[in-house]
Amino acid sequence: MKHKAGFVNIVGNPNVGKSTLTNKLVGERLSIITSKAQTTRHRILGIVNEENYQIVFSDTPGVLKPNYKLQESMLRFSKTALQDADVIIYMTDVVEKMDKNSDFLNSVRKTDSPVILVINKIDESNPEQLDGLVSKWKEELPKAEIFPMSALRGFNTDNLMKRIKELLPECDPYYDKDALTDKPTRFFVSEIIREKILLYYQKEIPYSVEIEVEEFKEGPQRVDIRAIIHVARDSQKGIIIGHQGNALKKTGTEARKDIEKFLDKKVFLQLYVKVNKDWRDKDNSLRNFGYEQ
Ligand code: GDP
Ligand code: K
Ligand code: MG
Repeated sequence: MKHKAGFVNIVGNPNVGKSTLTNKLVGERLSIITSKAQTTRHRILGIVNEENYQIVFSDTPGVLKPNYKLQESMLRFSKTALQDADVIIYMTDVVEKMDKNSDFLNSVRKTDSPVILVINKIDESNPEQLDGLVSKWKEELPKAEIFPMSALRGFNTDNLMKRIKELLPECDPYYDKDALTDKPTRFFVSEIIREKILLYYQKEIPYSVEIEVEEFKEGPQRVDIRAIIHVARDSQKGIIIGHQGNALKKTGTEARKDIEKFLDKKVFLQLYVKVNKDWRDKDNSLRNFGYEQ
């Protein structure tokens, strides 16, 4: 059998379950998941390697109307994902309202790549509601194959994987056959810290934060990590630290536990907070943080 390889790009609105599905298909916790929109900021590759296959999944930020430069960059990640796909997975769920005329949906209609429409979270639905949704989507995306799914429970994900393999073109691998992702370990460390901030802080705080892993020293017994939490305003610094430093301590402890699981090693984690005024609108800050400009 000839080798097959290709890019499978997962796109859709915020919170429909794109990162949950990516992690399920890749079998690793590469993308952070929370109930908040804009949890995913980058395009994250997760690579599945088998003897005759290399499937390069990419998880993307949700499609949104940009209010600042960071969000413009996030939207670009999602738009590019429509252009370089061998298979597009357009994801929706049983709760989101369909916006028939969205620019993004129009671009999905125009693409030449095969489109799979995943209707996620069917664990929160019933058969009648689902039938109705399937018919509506058949009208909107007549060429798409439809897969009702629960990414969280793993329902129908195996069938999706089977279909993806059929659709992949014959091709040599794009990456090393033992590669899991294109991002460095530091990136995942910073994402784990950001996940805790999304979970423990309210309102605009998570959206004003960027994590920079300043030092990552791997010893025989332990990994020493020093990370900076950049905030956009002075007032946010105090909130991150919290009364007697308790909020930051909790963030650090919970992040460390997950980083230890991810690295399978003991970790010593130090967190600092720095004010980096309005970094979300500054080209040079965004570039330093790895957002293409
Ligand atoms: P993304 O923004 O599209 O990447 O969505 P996430 O993967 O971050 O998931 C958003 C929220 O939906 C999280 O709270 C997930 O636990 C939840 N979620 C994802 N898939 C399912 C599913 O199949 N069923 C249910 N009930 N919840 C799900
Ligand atoms: K989310
Ligand atoms: Mg996501």
